[in-house]
Amino acid sequence: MKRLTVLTIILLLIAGIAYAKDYEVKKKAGEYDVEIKIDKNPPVVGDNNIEIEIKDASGKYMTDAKVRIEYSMPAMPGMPAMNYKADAELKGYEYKAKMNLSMSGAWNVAVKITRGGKTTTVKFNVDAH
Ligand SMILES: [Cu+2]
Repeated sequence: MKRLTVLTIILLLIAGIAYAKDYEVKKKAGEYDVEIKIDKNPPVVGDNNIEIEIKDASGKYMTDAKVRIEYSMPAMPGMPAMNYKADAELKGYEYKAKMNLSMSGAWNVAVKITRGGKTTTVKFNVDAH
């Protein structure tokens, strides 16, 4: 029995590592379910690929929105505030963009989803290493 427990723990650890490969954010925004994945975990200084999946209230992928990413770092001693924007491009059912984080530290990220003249924003923070 003990051996089985150890094996189970090892398997769970492996599954955990595999799962933690991407930096993931899942949020409900208005009527949408938004899933955001960043290919670096933790996000890095430099290029990070970001993928966004949006599902409507019925669970269907939404592919007719305009998606833009805005990321910023507030001013700090010796550094003015930094603000960047990137338009995401639809590939299949995922919106993809590149986010270039120019320095390490905490960044505010806002994913802006515009559809039918209405914009819904999903906000989260990343700590770039
Ligand atoms: Cu800074």
